[in-house]
Amino acid sequence: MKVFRCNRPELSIIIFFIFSGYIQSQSLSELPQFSQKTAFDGQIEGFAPAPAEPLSLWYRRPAEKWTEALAIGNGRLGAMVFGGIVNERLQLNEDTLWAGGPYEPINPEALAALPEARRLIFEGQYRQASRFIDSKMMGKPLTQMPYQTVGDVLLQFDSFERVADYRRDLNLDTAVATTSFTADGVRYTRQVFSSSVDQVIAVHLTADKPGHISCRIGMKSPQKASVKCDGSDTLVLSGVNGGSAGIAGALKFQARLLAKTTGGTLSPEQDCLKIIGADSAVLLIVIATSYKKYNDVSCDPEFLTKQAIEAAGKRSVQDILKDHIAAHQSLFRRVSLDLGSTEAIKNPTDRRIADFAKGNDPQLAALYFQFGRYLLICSSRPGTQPANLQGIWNDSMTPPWGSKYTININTEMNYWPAEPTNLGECVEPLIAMVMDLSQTGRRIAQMHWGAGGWVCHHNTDLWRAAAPIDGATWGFWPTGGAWLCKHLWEHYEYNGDRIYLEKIWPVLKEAAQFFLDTLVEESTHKWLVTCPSLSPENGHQFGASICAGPTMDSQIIRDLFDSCIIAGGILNTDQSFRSQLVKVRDRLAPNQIGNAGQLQEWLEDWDMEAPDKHHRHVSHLYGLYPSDQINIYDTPELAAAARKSLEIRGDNATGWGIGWRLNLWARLLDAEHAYSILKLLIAPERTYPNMFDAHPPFQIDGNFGGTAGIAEMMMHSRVQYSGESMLTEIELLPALPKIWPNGRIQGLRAKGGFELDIEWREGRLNYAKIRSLLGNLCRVRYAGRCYPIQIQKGQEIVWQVPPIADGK
Ligand code: FUC
Repeated sequence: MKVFRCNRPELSIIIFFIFSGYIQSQSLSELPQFSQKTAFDGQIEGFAPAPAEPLSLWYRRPAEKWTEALAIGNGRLGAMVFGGIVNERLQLNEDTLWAGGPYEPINPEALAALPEARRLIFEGQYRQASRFIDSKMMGKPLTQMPYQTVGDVLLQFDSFERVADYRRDLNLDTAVATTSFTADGVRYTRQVFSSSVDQVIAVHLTADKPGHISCRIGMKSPQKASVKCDGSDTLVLSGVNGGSAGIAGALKFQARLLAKTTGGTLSPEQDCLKIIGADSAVLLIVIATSYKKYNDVSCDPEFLTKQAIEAAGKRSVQDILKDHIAAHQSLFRRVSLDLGSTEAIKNPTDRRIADFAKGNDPQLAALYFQFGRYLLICSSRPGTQPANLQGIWNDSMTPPWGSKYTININTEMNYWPAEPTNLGECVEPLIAMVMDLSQTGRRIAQMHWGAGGWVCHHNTDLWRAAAPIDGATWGFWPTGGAWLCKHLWEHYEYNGDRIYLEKIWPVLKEAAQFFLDTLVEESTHKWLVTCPSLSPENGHQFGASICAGPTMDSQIIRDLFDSCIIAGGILNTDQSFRSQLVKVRDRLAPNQIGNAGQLQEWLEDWDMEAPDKHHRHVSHLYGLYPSDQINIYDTPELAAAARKSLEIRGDNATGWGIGWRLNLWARLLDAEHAYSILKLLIAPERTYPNMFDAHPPFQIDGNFGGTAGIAEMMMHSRVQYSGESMLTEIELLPALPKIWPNGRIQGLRAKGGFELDIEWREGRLNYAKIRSLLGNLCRVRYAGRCYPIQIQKGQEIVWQVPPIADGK
């Protein structure tokens, strides 16, 4: 039996004193035996080969930085796994641990100020309007609550003399992170995964010789929290969240770790657990907070964690793992993508990211595509919170932009890949959030705008705050909630579930009602426009972003009204409301083409005078993507203008800015340009070694934008309505670049309820298998031409380009 030894025996007395008086609000540096340092100081010998599963991220050294660690998650419980050899770190998250408590960010002065703000804007006094809005009309507080870390589980193992054949990997197909190496003649394997079935994070420590698992297990947190042992095998971190921006913390939380060993001994030691000489060990970690709903914090985290650990503790780790893999694969395996592979596949992932733009590594593009799907499954499942700016992975108390929901692009982008890549269930948390916002946003509509319906501005948080925040320049934009409604409607377009449509109808209707009540007439054309608003977050030449009727607003409202007109028709309800929507829709400001041939971003032709012509946001191109209002076939002039705007903006941007451009170029059917954008995204400047997107800093939207963009290169679907009947047009291989001459994608979903497998050879479609789930009408478009097809509900057809039409 191996005896546990402290790495630095000379410190053990000091450690004892620190431990006995240890309160968790102390920083890690006061706990030398639980170092966060995961680097291995010695030489790692040998070269571990690539994992057998090609859908893996893998490395030959432990992570040192957080953006090198590997992300696991079950939608709610997340961990970043560092793969340390002597000191291992699991940084933990639970998706409801945010700062603050229930609050209503109402500014009672705002409504009275609305007429004056409009007067200033319509008189062209934009700078003054912006200052006036800042002083009178913003929500209180001016910022929302941040998402925060739970803390860390830290493991300290024996020190080793010689370490060889080290590898850490994340298998996307099983959603298991594995660290393995040989040390002093023993092969160690550590598996970590987050199970949605058992609601636990499980750590399985094994060695190929008995009696070699010895470690100390501790927990720490930057929250107001304390750690104590509960019995001989359990460690409990209990805490409360903090306040932010004057909103008091109202959440309790608890993280509970149960250790189970085979052989050896397990004992509590001060505020940690100690394993000596075990054959193997399992750690089960559960976390809960008192959050129940945005206005209810009455859950009992102690009860919840005890219950979950008791249930999971009775099961073998093999059973927990088996169920976890089955649950993950039931979603993940719905789509496969084969773009071929090259020698590059043999290299570790960080090296491949560095090389992607210079070489030919098609399998890395497929891996990036599948990583986005993996991240969505791991950060957004039915019953969890929606994926925030960092999904669920955040090691900070004050993360960038609060790691919240920025809904002027970022949250929507998170969900772009969901429906086409066959992860419709993952949208449920977003739908639930929008239902909440329709409640909280009703008060903001009333108190800030004197309107019916509901509104949400450019951000929201766990507490579903809906008021304008941050400052007029960024936050005074009333169309965020309306954009989110597009996802609610599209969920119906993909699934055709009438009961679901009935459930969301009031949310759509009231989102539209807000605009019926607040649109105002501009004097030149008598169009109906939003005011005040802005084109996110771009300034125009008059020293402000505040304006009336930015193009994006009209596009979003047009989509919202159209979806209400169709949905109301399907449900045969609210006839007069729908007639009103038709009239108002026809008076919305149209898309306009400016002097430079560009699609105008604003009501006036200001684009070429704007101070930042290369702005990361491309808001007015919403009409091209994600919307279908502009497309090459029906509106070629507008499509050409959108192309011009895109050229003026340029290719380079933040991670998500590049992700959006990728989708836009695919929509313009420019395969080579789309691929050149993908090269900007999969590069060290925009993709960290762990494949997280770099805004920079880390922001997950670029990952999702990238996945959606690759899907968009393979297939596009749009729907035309005639009364209530839908006709889906499926465009096959709209933007296939030359670098991927042969390949296959299986399991994509199209609007109208179709599932598709597409195979191509030498750059040409070989066949498409089309399955109809709902029995809607369908036609195929390939290489610009349209082909009607006959397909019944439940039927699968194999479609190939007809020889005559193909010109043969
Ligand atoms: C918007 C963007 C920023 C960033 C932030 C979270 O404000 O303009 O680039 O992505 O959201």
